Amino acid sequence: MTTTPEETLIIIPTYNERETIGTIIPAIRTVLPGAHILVVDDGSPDGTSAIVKEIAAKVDGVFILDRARKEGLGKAYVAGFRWALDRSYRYIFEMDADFSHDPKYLPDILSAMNENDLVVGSRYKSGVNVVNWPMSRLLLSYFANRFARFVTGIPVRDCTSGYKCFRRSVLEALDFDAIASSGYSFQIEVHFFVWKKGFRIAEVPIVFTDRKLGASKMSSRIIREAFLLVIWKLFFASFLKRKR
Ligand SMILES: Nc1nc2c(ncn2[C@@H]2O[C@H](COP(=O)(O)OP(=O)(O)O)[C@@H](O)[C@H]2O)c(=O)[nH]1
Ligand SMILES: [Mg+2]
Repeated sequence: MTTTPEETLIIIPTYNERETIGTIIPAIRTVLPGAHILVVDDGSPDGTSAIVKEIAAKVDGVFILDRARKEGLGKAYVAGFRWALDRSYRYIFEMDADFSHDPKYLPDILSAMNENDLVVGSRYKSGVNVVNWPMSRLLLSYFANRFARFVTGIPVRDCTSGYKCFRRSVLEALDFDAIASSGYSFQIEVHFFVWKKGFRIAEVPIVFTDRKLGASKMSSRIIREAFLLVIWKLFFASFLKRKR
C-alpha cells in the first residue's frame, strides 16, 4: 500500500448510534491506525455526539460534525465531504456506524485505490453476501440494485452500498448541489455521476451483516425516493446524454 493513514478520512453518518459508535471507532483504528474519523451526527437524541466528543478528547484524529436536525444520509455525507475537502485528505471513505460494514475490509478497499478513483465494498460482486437480513429486505435490496443497474446503466453491482472510498479528485468533481436525494438513492446518484465523469470504479467483495444493536433508519419513504425519483431521473439523464 502506498497510502499513509493520515491521508485517509472515514466519514460515519450517525443517527441514534450510541450502542455502536463507541466500539466502531476503536475497531477502525485497530485496522487502520492513524486514519482519521469524522462522525456526522444529525442531532441524535440518544447522545451519540457526546460519546464521540469523549473519545475525541482522548484520541487524536477523531472529529465530530454536529448538525442541527435529521436531514437524511445524503445531506450528512455532503456536509462530511465538504469538511474533508476543506482539509488535505486524499482518500475519503463512507461507512456505517452499525458494524454492517466490517472494518476488516478497509485495507483491501484502500489498496484497490492504487488503481481506481472509487472503490465500492460490494455485497453483490460475487453472489449475494448478506447475513441476517430478513428475506424481504434482501430481495428488495437485490432487485432494487438490478433494476437500478438496468435502468441507468451504472456498471456497479451494488449501487446502494454505503461502504466505499473516493479519491479526493472525485469529490472535487462532484456537483453536490445536483445530488438531490437523501436516502439510498444518494448512493445511486453518486455512482451515476462518478461513472458519467469517466472515473475508474471497482468493487471489492464484502460480507454485509445486519446490525445486532440499535435500529435501522430504513423507511418506505426512502425506498419510494430510490425507485421513483432517482432511477427515473437518472434514466432520462442517461438517455438524453446518449442521444446528444
Ligand atoms: N447523520 C445521519 N445519519 C443517518 C441518517 N439516517 C441513517 N443514518 C446513518 O447511516 C448509517 C446507515 O443507516 P442504517 O439505519 O443502518 O441503514 P440500514 O443498514 O440500511 O438499515 C448508520 O450509521 C445510521 O446511523 C440521517 O438522517 N442522518
Ligand atoms: Mg445498517
